[in-house]
Amino acid sequence: MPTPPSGPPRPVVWFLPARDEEATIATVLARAPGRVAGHPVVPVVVDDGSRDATARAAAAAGATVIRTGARGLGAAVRTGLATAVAHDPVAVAFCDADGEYAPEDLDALVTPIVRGEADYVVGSRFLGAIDRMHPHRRLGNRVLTRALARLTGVPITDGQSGFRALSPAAAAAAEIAHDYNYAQVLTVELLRKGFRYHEVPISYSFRRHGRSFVRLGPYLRHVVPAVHRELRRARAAQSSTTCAANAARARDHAAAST
Ligand SMILES: Nc1nc2c(ncn2[C@@H]2O[C@H](COP(=O)(O)OP(=O)(O)O)[C@@H](O)[C@H]2O)c(=O)[nH]1
Ligand SMILES: [Mg+2]
Repeated sequence: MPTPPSGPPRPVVWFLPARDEEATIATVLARAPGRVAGHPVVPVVVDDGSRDATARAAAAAGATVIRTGARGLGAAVRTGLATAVAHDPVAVAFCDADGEYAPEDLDALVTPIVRGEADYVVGSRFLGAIDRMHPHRRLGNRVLTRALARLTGVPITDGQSGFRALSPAAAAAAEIAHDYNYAQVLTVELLRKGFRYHEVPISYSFRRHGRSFVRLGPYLRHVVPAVHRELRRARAAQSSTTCAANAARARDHAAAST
């Protein structure tokens, strides 16, 4: 059968990695717009290892819930991306389930992708509004972001943001190097593959329920070697491919957007 010329609009799949977020998940889901940039939003919650009623609350709020074994945030985002790609989306977005990020910002993240202007959009808290952030987290974010910007050559302003959007191609190509988290390795990986980077300002408020999984020691132990490995791969590729040109393109794109 030939494909009809126009079907229903492809969805924006918005997923939330969640572990023990029963206090916030329903409110976060309820705050999301039903459509962005003319496309329906399909909410998905990736819950691995919750010991509370996160999954039940998410399902009651209308999300598709994926439950996997407890493996970590990086693994949950990997699952979210694969699930989203299977929906033939126009764009994929994800953010925390703890209320730190505003679902109302979804439109700003997804629009550059729907318009074909970017492949990987990161919501920058430091370009937007921060309601409250612990001083040690603020310092850690600054230091790690500066390091990431220097290593990639792209003027990244928020390397640890928890609100991001990807084109279907970027979502399909993204590999997350470890199960622990995704923040830096996902960016290095997508830049290495030549995807166009873009930042938009977003608002951020510190979580009022539950606790962050981030602990400084384990964080650095996982993230530093993984970023180092990704950069080594990028440098190896640089000699024979267009990695430098890709980084320049990403840099130009980021500069044009600020
Ligand atoms: N599925 C899943 N989600 C997780 C895991 N660890 C953290 N999360 C969720 O991922 C998001 C980010 O984690 P969070 O602890 O808020 O990190 P922070 O924002 O950097 O402090 C939140 O929605 C968490 O509930 C995990 O192991 N599995
Ligand atoms: Mg959080």
